[in-house]
Amino acid sequence: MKGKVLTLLRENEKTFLSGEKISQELNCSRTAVWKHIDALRKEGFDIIATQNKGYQLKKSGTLLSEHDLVSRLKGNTLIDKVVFHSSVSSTQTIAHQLVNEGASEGTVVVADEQTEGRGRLGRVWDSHKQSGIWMSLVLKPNIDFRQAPQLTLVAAVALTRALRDKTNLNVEIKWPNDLLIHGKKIAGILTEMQADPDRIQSVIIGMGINVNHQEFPEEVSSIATSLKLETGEGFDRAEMIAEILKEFSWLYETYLTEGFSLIKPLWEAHSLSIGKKIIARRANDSITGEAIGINDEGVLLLKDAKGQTHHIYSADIDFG
Ligand code: BT5
Repeated sequence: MKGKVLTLLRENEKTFLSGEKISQELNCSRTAVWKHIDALRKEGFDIIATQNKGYQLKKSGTLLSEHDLVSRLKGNTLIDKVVFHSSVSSTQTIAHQLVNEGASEGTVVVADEQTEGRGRLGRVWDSHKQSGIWMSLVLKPNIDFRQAPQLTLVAAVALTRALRDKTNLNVEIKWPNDLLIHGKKIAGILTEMQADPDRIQSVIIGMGINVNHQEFPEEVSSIATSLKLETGEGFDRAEMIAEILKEFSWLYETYLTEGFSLIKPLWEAHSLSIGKKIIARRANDSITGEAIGINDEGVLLLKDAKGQTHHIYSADIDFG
């Protein structure tokens, strides 16, 4: 019921809603309405109340709540369950635990803060409270485990399209898992897998997006940016999450039914890497050359000075 009150207030953000109107719409007493408003305020929602006009939700864009996320993701055919925590070690860790307990495809874990947010190879992912989108999505695709990295590219396309749509910023993809604006990192993707020898059990796609950060810790301040730093505006994270998952949902369905070849041109349209001189740093070596594209499997193709083409399956990319 509290969630329904919040949804009504959000749908009428530009006007005041009287207690009577809310009680009629939700078929409950005015005292019940007042109690839910009070509870929402305690959760931190800024709700104005005036005696003759009623209630109005002030658009703050700073708060996330499970009710709000559930109501915004209602029409999404992929999302099966929303799990929200105000603070967790890492949404990836929670998602892995949920998979072990039998979580289904479309379970999404969202947190307001991560105390041990992680990037690839155990790197630290800075996950400030109330600033970003830190979420992990559980998938159970019927694909070969060698294809799982393609899902990173599917997620990169979904994120880029959603962020471009909501902000008009020139968001670009740096293969394989970085999203950049003006050369600075706005988002990162971490794809992890649970698999048996012959079958994928689940793929967990972690997405970290810097939204309302005013500043970053020193370690990342020269390489990171946020939507707020780029535009001067704050953004409603729940709205952004709904948009990202809407984009992901149809792209994932397209990927499963049509294969990666349909995703490839969408990825290429936003790629920053292609045609650039790059250094691909792999676990044991580095190769320098021109990134000439990705193949139908999503593998990066790099042409070295001798004209030889290398297939790069996994690496950190620096521009040369
Ligand atoms: C990534 O790794 O870019 C993947 C980041 C995934 C984060 C999400 S948040 C939800 C889910 N739960 C998790 O625990 N993780 C996922 P990688 O390519 O390895 O980049 C890591 C590097 O990015 C670090 O070594 C820093 O240099 C830089 N970095 C750390 N925090 C950052 C931030 N908030 N913004 C931009 N760059 C950052």
